[in-house]
Amino acid sequence: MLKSIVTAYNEAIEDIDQDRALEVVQAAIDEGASPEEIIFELVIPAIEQLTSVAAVVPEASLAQNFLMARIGSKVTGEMLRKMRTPPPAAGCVILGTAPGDLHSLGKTIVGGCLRSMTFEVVDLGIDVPPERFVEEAVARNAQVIGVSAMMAHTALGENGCLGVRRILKERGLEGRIKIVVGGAIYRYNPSLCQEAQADSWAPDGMAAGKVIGELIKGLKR
Ligand code: B12
Repeated sequence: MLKSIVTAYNEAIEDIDQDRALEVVQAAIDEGASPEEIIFELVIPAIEQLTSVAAVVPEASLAQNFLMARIGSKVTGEMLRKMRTPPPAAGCVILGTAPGDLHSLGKTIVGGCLRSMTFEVVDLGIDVPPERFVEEAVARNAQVIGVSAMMAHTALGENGCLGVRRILKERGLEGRIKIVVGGAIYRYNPSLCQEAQADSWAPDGMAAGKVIGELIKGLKR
């Protein structure tokens, strides 16, 4: 991938200019870049770079973070459709926010990052009861349920991740479906992941992709 294209794309994301970012992608295609190059050499590295900045100053780059996840998700979707033999999805993830929790931004960013990384994502929105998470995971044959929680009481509430765990156990689904959690409260206190009985947690969308990939690999073994 030409350095000038990478620079132009990164600048468009920094300026929160979706139209310009998409123009750069089109210019790269016109110059002969393949859909794989666009996904793996342009979109994903740009998100990785911005995510590492956001890890240090999360609020400072919220708009950029939000936009790059949306653009990444859109561009990867378009590139997958252009491929003659698109790779299978990296996995299917059911995403939502725990009951009583109305914080949606982080979860939406995670969904965009995962889609950019070729995961299939079903976003159930906010205030999602545990039964809904599990029903949807079974219906879609998803390998992972991602529960976002921003506050201590929603992270540890009986109807949050603990509720999803209880239902998976009752229905004998723990060997088929894994749970990943995330949200501000876990960044403050990662040990809450064990208390919430999740299989894993991640501090941001790109890390979520890696953690979820590992969980899925574990299921296939
Ligand atoms: C914006 C915001 C709001 C907005 C939400 C708007 C929206 N549509 O999302 C509004 C104004 C609605 C709001 C309301 C409230 N909020 Co508020 N809010 C915030 C704030 C400032 C930023 C959250 C955010 O969007 N961050 C930016 C995103 C990018 O970061 P993130 O959410 O952490 O997500 C990243 C990671 O955590 C991770 N991630 C997120 N979800 C998931 C899921 C999975 C599966 C994985 C793997 C990873 C992952 O990846 C994301 C991308 O990098 C935080 C403070 C903070 N610093 O976090 C308080 C904060 C979360 N809020 C807080 C509180 C207390 C409230 C209220 C109770 C306030 C009130 N008195 O009414 C209400 C609760 C409403 C409710 N029932 O949910 C507290 C929670 C404290 C606690 N310990 O419980 C915080 C921490 C502020 C504080 N320091 O006191 N809030």
